[in-house]
Amino acid sequence: MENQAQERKKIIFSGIQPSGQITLGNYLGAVRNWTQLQEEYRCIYSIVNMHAITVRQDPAQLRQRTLEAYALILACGIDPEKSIAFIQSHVKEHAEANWALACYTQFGELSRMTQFKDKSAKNPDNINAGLFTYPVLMAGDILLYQTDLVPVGLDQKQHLELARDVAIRFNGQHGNTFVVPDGYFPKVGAKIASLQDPTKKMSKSDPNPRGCVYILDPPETILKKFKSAVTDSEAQVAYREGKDGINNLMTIYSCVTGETFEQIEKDFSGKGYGDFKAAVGQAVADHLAPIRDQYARLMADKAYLESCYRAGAQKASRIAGRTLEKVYKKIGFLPQ
Ligand code: AQP
Repeated sequence: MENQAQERKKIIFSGIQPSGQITLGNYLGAVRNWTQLQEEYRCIYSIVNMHAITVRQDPAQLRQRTLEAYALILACGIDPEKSIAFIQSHVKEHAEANWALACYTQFGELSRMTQFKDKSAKNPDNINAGLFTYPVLMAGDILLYQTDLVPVGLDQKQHLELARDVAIRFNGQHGNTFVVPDGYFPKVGAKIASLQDPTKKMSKSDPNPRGCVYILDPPETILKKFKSAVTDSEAQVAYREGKDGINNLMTIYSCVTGETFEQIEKDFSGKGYGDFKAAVGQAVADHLAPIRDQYARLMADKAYLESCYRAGAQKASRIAGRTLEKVYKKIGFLPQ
């Protein structure tokens, strides 16, 4: 009976790059929701290190960051007994699916991806083919697991649309092969902005270190970053068009305290921005404190982490292998 219930559960897939420290944007836009979905869905989460090398990485640092990102998602609440948590390069099917699906993706489609344009502008001396075909690898990540829902931040919406188009195209040509996935975007927090330029998303690669809060920042750093957050000259805590800085701070505060915008406006009416920024900083620091403690415990037990990611890769590979076999058969590859 339990097995049947398990089979009926919808499948969730999502990933995070170990391309830097995990940010508050990554956490509120994605990882926090991953943990909440574990009870209701069959969840599969990956540290997508193959995506990370589209931008030049130091090898030793990438290895270390991959382990850290894995420990951090567990510290945030991903339970490796309930969900499958694995490292992308450990499951070879991802590289193979990437090639097969690249042949079902149009050059023109990839040329329209805004992330490719942004990252090419940021890395003009390394506009590699992997950066261009990144969304194909991502489509494979999702489609290999017959994923129903993909919890991501709004910045990934365009890539997700492409994954859907590729699935529909492949299914149209070869008959039903892939589940066509839907996006799952949080109601609040789908786009956390930089604290220094609230018109831009909070990003690991922000050149201004004060614009971005990292999950593992010590409390005093968090408080300082929020204290220097860019706002406006109105001095009224209210969620309104044009108040990007305050809207962003209210969004963050709402995510970590559960308060509605209305409640926040009431609580801070008549108070200055200084009080509000200090309150947001404190609420974020308090929210992240237990994650930081759990992360330190996990990083002190490398053998446990290793056993988790090995088991995760085995489970993921079984599912991905089944899908890839189906794909190869439909394409017309002669079986071994
Ligand atoms: N600012 C954000 N607000 C909400 N969600 C966000 N995500 C990223 N930034 C925000 C979501 O986090 C998940 C993992 O993202 P990723 O590992 O692909 O990283 P990224 O989007 O490349 O993150 P960065 O910080 O912007 O890195 P760089 O600077 O290297 O480009 C995804 O679900 C994403 O939507």
